[in-house]
Amino acid sequence: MNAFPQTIHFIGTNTPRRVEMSVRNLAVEGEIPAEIEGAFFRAVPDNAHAPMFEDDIALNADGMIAAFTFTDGAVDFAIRYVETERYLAEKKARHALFGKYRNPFTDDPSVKGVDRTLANTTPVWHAGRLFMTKEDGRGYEINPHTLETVGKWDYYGALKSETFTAHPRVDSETGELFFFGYEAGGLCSDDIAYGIADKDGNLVSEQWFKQPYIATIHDFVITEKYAIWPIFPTTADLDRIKAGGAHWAHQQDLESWIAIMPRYGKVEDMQWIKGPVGVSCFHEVNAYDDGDLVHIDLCLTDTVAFSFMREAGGIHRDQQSIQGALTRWTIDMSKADPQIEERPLGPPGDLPRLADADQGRPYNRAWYLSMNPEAQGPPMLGGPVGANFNALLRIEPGNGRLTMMAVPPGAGISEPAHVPSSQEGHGGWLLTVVDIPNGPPGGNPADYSSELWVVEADAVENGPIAKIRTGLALRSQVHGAWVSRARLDASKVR
Ligand code: V55
Ligand code: FE
Repeated sequence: MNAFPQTIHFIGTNTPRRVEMSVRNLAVEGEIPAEIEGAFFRAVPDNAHAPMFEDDIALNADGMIAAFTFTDGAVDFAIRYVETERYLAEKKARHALFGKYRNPFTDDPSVKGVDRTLANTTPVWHAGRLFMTKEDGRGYEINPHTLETVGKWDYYGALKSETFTAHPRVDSETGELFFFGYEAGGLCSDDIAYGIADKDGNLVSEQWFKQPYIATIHDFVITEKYAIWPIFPTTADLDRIKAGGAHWAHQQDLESWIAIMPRYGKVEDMQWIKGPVGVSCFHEVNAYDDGDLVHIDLCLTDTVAFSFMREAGGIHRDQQSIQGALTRWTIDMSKADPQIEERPLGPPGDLPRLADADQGRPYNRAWYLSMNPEAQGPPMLGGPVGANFNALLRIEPGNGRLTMMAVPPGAGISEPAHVPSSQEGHGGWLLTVVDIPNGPPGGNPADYSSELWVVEADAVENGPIAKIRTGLALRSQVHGAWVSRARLDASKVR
């Protein structure tokens, strides 16, 4: 097969683009603040080849790394494939050799044993290096100046885990990177590896523990005292995978869990706290200590947001019926048997961002994507889930104060990156790509223009202060990362 299926995973902003390129001096409307100097890296899954199976999904597309680079008010754009072992094997064959998402039993026999990871989820900057990550494998190092792939990253041979999360957490005060890998011991292993890399990028600790079932653990949180894994009942089953089935199926009747331990402690000190049944979350916003209390803020839904994970679990619900809220879970660690207290903080949504300095600490603002209740019609289809968002929210979790930036009718918005300001009392800026349909609603769903909007982080309701027009239709991003000029200049790879 050599055509792309016409499903939500390949239409709208998920239309395969497959173009590696660089463009200098994009058209800028408005003024770019002088302090925005550096690069906004974006992880973009984009199939180099048509998939082997009609029911393939957007999460199974080759990783591309894109960058918007800001230099003296000018903006350049570049995008390249991450040259994973898998990408290179298929490039040589000129067609797909790897089958279904996280199912090696569906691969062409010629690639048995070849690393399957796609490095397509999050660009991660730590200790002078840039990585592209996906939770099913180890990260790949990228040259931040050229976007060339340097190679697979294993902490100079020290890393034991076969996987590395797409959501490590960096404590900006200590410079340490806290990470984990699940299915750390190989396909469907119930092992979780918990690791810490110091500010110089050396692996200083790696401990393994077991989870109660083989869950997809997409994200975790740290506080100044703790490392915390909220675990939700979307589970893997080796027999199903061997039979050519889905890696993940949601278990609507199974409880969720919180695993919590001192962040510099031993996994033997892990405490397990039971959570509500059937719920799901891919991204936590943040967590922090408040005396003996620990607050964990998360994008919670009443079932899993990905339709293919619901279907594999026999859950028949359409995307619009999913309920959720930005939710605070509070646990009292002074209790012998801590329980989760739950309260809503804000409207449903996902793809939360935080100022880097607020990681794991009390914080008074965050941003996330949601749906504009007053939109004229839905946004274009696309994005990892197959349904885009059309509003950017800023929330003050302490008092619930909410402000919103809407995008034009039919447009979709991707996860913003936060650029801090050194000016006293200035909250910095957000950079976010907005995909705007070129024609009227119902027109060609692949025909849109991608713009990078610059927004005052504390005044999102005012809309963009500058728009950078790419003149291109870019495929949907998953996550992004802002890296300042100072960090780029001090990068270890030249
Ligand atoms: C997510 C994304 C992935 C994945 C698993 O957004 C979860 C959630 C882009 O790949 O493999
Ligand atoms: Fe994610």
